Formats: sequence, C-alpha cells, structure tokens
Amino acid sequence: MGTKKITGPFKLPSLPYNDNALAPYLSAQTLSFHYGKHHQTYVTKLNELVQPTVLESETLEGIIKQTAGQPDKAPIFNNAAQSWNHSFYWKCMKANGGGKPNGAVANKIESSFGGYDKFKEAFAKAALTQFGSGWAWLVSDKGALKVIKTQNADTPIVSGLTPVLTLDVWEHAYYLDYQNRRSDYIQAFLDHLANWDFANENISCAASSSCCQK
Ligand code: MN3
Repeated sequence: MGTKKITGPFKLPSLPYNDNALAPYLSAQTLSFHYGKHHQTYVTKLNELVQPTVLESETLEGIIKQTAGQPDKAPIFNNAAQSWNHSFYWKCMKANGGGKPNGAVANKIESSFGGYDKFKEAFAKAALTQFGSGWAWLVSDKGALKVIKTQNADTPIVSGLTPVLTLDVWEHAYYLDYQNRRSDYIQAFLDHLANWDFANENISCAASSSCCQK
C-alpha cells in the first residue's frame, strides 16, 4: 500500500511562456522554482485537502469564496487562493512588456489616478510597503481602477473587485534574482514585464457581467 497519488481535481495550468522568456528581469531559475515548485505545491496541497470534502466538485473561485474568512478552512483557502493568484500572476507578465499602457487601461489609469506616473508611484508603493508576504494589485472597482495590497494568500476576488494586474511580492518571487532588493524587482516589473494586453482583457471582463478569468 503506497500513498495514493492525488492528481485532481485541480491542475497546474501551463506557464504562458518558456521559463527563460522573462530574463534578465526574472531568470529561468526563478521561474522554474516559483512555477514548478511553489505554484505546483499549492495545487498539490489543495487537491489533498479538498479530496475528502464536498468542495471537490466546486470551481477554484467557488472554493476561495466559500472558505474566505473562516479560520478552520484556512488551509484550503490559502492553497486555493494561492493557486488562483499565481495563475493570474503569470499572465500579468510578458517579454518586452512594461512601460506605459495603451487602450482602455491607459484611459482608466488617466481618469482614476491622474496619469501613468501617479499610478506607477501608487503601485510601487503598495508593492514595497506590503510587510512580509503578499500581493500588490491593480483592480477595477465598479469601473474605477484602484491599487490595493493583500497579505499572504488574500485575493481581491473575495471582495467583489476585478483583478486587472498583480505582482507577487512574496520573497520567493524575487529573491534568487534580486535578494533583498524588492524595489528593483518592482521597477523591473513596471518597466519591462507588465502585460498591459492582459490588463486590457481584464478591463473588458470588468465591463461585462461575466469575467473571462472564471
Ligand atoms: Mn508566489
């Protein structure tokens, strides 16, 4: 009798690029550990935790919403929310990304923050001042864009906000490339990696009643 290998119901989604695609800003080594080990472990643990429960037939979003704010469900929430957050985060980056956006997100950044530079300042500040582990987010709140930060696994989808862009600021996201220099990682993301095409897709989702992320 070996340990039963649990392979579902949740799967690790494919990384949307090769693991060297974001170098030199994020190395293949960082992506192979962050995606291949950290993200994989959240998915594996989630599958172990939901296997014996009724939550097994639920969607990932459903599990996150049902377990949020319940201390006895924290292990399920943490692994489900981290699975969701990471799948979203990979799409928030691309080779030759970053810099000023175009399209709807550019207009919304103008109207919500008073310009790209002010957005950039607010996002960098949120990412830098998140004490310990967590995430910085650009979210849509009833059509207006806001910058927020969340702690550990917390995710804005439980607050009825639509994520537009996120940055993982857990140390495992940047330590191999930047060591303690979180600020350099944040600048690299904003200047060279942010996927504004994906942000524009999320803005379209926020404007319609059903979101493509689900
Ligand atoms: Mn991470």
